[in-house]
Amino acid sequence: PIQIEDDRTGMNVETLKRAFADNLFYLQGKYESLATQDDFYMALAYTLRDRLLSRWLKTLKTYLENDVKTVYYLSAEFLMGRHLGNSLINLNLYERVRQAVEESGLDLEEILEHEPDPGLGNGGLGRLAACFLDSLATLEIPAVGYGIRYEFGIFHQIIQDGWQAEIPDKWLRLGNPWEIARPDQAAEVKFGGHTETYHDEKGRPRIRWIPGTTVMGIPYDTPVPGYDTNTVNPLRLWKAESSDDFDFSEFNAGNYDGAVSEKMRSETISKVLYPNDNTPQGKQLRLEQQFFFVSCSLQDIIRVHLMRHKTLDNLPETTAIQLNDTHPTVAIAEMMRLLLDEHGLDWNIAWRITQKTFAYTNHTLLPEALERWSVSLFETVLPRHLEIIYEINHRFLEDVKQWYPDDLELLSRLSLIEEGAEKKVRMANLACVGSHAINGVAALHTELLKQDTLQDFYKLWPEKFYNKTNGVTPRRWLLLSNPKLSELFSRKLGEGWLKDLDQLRQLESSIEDPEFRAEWRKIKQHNKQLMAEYIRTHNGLEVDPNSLFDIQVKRIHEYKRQHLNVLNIINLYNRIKQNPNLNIQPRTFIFGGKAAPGYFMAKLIVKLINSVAEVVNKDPDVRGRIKVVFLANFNASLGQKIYPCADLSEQVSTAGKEASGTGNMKFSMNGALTIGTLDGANIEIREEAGAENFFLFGLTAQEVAELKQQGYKPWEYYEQNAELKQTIDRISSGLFSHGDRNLFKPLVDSLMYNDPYMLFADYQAYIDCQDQVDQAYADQENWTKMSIINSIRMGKFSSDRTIREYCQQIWGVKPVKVELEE
Ligand code: DL6
Repeated sequence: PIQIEDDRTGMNVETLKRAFADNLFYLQGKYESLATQDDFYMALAYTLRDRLLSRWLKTLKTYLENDVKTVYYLSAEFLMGRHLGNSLINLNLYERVRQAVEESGLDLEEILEHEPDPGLGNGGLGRLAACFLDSLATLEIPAVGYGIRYEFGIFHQIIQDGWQAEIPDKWLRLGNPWEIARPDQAAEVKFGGHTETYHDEKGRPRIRWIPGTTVMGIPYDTPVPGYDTNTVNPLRLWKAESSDDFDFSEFNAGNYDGAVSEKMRSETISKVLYPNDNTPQGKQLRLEQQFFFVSCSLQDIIRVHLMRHKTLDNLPETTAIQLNDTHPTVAIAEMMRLLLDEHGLDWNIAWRITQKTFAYTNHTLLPEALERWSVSLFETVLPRHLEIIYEINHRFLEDVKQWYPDDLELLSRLSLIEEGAEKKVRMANLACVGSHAINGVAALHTELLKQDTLQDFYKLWPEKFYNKTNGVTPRRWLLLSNPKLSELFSRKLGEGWLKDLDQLRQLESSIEDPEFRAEWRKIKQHNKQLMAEYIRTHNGLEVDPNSLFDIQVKRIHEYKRQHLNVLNIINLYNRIKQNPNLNIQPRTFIFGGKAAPGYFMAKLIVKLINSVAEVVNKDPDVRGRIKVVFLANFNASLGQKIYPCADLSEQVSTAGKEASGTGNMKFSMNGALTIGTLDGANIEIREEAGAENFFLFGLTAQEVAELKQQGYKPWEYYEQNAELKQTIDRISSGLFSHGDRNLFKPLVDSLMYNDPYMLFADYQAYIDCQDQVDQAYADQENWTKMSIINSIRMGKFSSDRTIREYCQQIWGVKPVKVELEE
């Protein structure tokens, strides 16, 4: 009998071709001859979504039928990256779809470029959440990601006259083929108003919240497929809508604007992502966003639990909720409110359930990044939650007084409320008190949390503290980004490495094989050529693919020290000018990253990079020696092109400031060597790769703290170091600012007289280390060996390892197999 595959599920090339053509006609409403690349992208996206749906629905059914324990990952940010390429990879359809598309006379790579990058996050924290969802699905763990469906994600960065300018990110303008709206599962969220006491049917005093307004949360679900498994978990993002369509009394009275104004105000809540990384903005709307998605998500979690259980007493047995930083921490107060006020539980029971359900990840050591909300704002937006927080605090501090009588200082440091001119709610303290587990994101970071930032909580509850060193998914960051290298791995090892990255270590024996090394170099060269083409198209600049590609891509922040990198470039420029015969390896310095729109110093650093690039790139004296490139709008999809082409990865933050870093892992996996400080996960990368395969420089976190303590005087370094002085003087002279001596003055003054991130203290060590890099690159055979070693020893930094640790040690969840019906 002739077997005809179903158009929506079939995996053969012929079926895929038919489905693609069908979707183009019936969903995009286009003849092929009139279709745009956007149409082709949409038709192909629907073709993939169809193939995800049966797995997705079967996954949900399996979870419900088996009453499994589920992880709920609450995060204000999810930087998912493009879906289409990832779905092709995870469903093992890449080659077949390429063929189907080619047979239709089209180019798959070109179609993939037409997907808008869903940028619902700022940087590392949001991207980590996305890597975790990939690993959760791949490891077959029941999990839901909960967040906000921002209408505008992270802004699009353009460079105008060397400055960053921001353009709104209209990522939904084509429509979003990956999401499914579920208005039937909408949740109602209350804001403002006041509280009152009443007596329940048993005569017990209770409190109820009379809100000022209510807003509807509409869930939009996006499938998250695991690699090489049937599991497809949901990412559920909430959109805010008004609870009433519009006000008919206003409408009938002829006040059309007034009739829709409330609706517009409600919908503002999910309009736009705040573009700050590591620096929260204490805006009312931001608190509203946080509470909005948290309240929707907790109601959803409780609804699902009650579908299978009569009581909430056993919630911790079915539910593990992870707080991705403090952004969703108001969840602890909201869970208490739901249990007390809506479900009638007593305080002690509610508190036990809450503590056993929640766990908290801290992602930053910068004191200014710890969220603290003003009490008066809290009172306006969430009056009932403020009462609950006060009650939690009261009970908590009573306990502390018993454990440590007479230590008033300790009490005031631990308090959930910061006293002072303006009283504040300390969200990190709330997270620590309300969770059973607290973790940092790299070994050093966790140590510093214990010794410093959260030391008082560590003293109370050492058993609550865990380290969970970050990781990244090898599916997106190797297989999808670096197909040639992945093909080499699979040819040598089979495909097992994609689910067990430690297997790459089996290639240790190939390091001594000159043919293997030649092939390795050829792949890197190919990736560098692709980047050179990208730079030619986007920057109008020719760069030499044989030069050393020295790359720093990440958010622009003073603690990340992009300007230290610039000081090295200027120094090198000075040296070549003074000695035209200087023997150095040609280098291309590549930068990318966004600055928060309100962060003046970060924007000035962007301008400095571009200004130095302008002078260096057109100076004939350094032609063929050094080039400087700033790539606009660094995001996940640009990252996929950048990590594979790097020779050198710049990880130069002041020790003790970068919690972990994840870009550092992506670079290393793709065979870049790192120049870096002993900060965040750099330390563990160096441990894995071996000290001899890592360019280390700079003060340790402890030395940084000691120097600060002693009284750090940056101007002394300037005065005592002739090269540093010359570099700084050249910036001040207006050489890079068309003679304007004031342009970079704020940056120079900050370095000279304050230098909070100690660039000057690390300056000479960095320059010397860069000289070592230069010499090492001259020996290509040895460099290749180090490159291979870096890549194949990065097994630890697969997010699969990280997620396994969370599952076993924090969440207590187990894999659940999803079987597809034949
Ligand atoms: O844990 C993910 C990522 C780390 O790799 C970075 O080192 C860290 O800076 C980043 N933290 C934040 C904190 N933002 N806030 N709030 O983005 O987390």
